[in-house]
Amino acid sequence: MSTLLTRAHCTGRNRLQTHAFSNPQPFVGAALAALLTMSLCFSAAAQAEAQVSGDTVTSSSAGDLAVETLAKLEFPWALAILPGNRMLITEKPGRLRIFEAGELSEPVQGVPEVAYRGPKDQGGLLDVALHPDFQSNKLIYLSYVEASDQQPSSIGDTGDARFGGNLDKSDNIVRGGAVARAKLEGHQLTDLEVIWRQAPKTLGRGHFGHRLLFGPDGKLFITSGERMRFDPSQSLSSNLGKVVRINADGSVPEDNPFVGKQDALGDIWSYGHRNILAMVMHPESDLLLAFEMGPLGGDEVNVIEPGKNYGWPKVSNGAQYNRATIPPHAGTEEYQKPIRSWTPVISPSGAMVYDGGLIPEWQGSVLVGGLSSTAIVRLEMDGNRIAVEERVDMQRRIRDLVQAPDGSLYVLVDDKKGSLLRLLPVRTDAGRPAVAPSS
Ligand SMILES: [Ca+2]
Repeated sequence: MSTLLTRAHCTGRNRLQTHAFSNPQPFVGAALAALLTMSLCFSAAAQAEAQVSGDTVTSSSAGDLAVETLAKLEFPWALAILPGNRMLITEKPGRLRIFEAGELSEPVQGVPEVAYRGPKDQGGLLDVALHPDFQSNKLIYLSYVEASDQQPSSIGDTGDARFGGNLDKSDNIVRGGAVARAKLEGHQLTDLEVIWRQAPKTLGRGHFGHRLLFGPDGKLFITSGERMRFDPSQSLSSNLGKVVRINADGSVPEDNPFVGKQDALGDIWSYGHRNILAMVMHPESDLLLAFEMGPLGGDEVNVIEPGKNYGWPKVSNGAQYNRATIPPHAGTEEYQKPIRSWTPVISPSGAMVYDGGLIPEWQGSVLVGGLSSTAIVRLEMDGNRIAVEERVDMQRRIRDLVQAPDGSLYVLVDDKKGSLLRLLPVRTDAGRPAVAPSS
């Protein structure tokens, strides 16, 4: 065992718990190594406890990973890599920052006004994505929550019956999600244009959805949550509870499944969704994978196909928060079934497909952030089947993650005192690639 590994384990970093893994056999060797490390570290344990610097080590199928804390942020929500070793980061209260050379910038100017209603609010400034031709056109896309121009004078005046009685009256501001695009010029947004809106706006602090993903054809997918209203998910006259697909300028693609259909909105790609906060298109299979928050149990991985109905709120593998049962997907032909559901839930938020050289064992894996699971969930896909599932214990609510140009991972921790982390293999003498310091 190398001196470097021993130092990293025993004096500078705090070890997180061992991860869970579906196939324990490859970990006999890892377990022996862990025992050896524990025995080496034992005498230094008290000293290590006293020297915790904020950096930690966590275990994984790819060996030990160092977890560096790079910056402090208030409820960070999304990451997007910019050219030139720079990165955009959103904070839910309404700030967009650039992370460069180890430093966070002051907020970028020109961000639209967002309606953020405090720490329990799921709204605010949410995702950020680069146009596929960002290098030439400098366009970025922001998803966020805006207040309606028409506000009720009191909660009593908000008898919004459009989607039944499921109205969250814990808040008194009528709001809805929006997507805007703008040019990023230095630390300033210009030519801002709102290209899409949730409809209708309604009350409530939850289920905005709002992940953004450009497909290889240049179309933009938006996950649009059902605002805790349940029934909009099954209504084709509302874009709540949907996966939406638009052109990069906000217009509706002619090949969307409901274009020209009566009483249906053309921007809808799929429906019957609750709240999707993570989505990827896998480059090997071209499958669009969406990770949907279930109710009490029943988080879902769905393969999204145009025009299909994914069941919410008619069917779910979870239960209502009042413990009322919901029929499961199984046994129905009408609704698409998830390829995986989690109970207890993981609360998926943020996803990516790893293709870096720094952690070669993970190439092709889908990495999903987990809020309640306080983990990164790694999935090896075999077509539309999950072949291997691993949890990398982070002991923090993971909101989003993205691959850095050097193959390490940038990870956001969801908290009022949240943070930007970097994950990378612990260097050993056994051939791990050397990694430059992060700053
Ligand atoms: Ca479903």
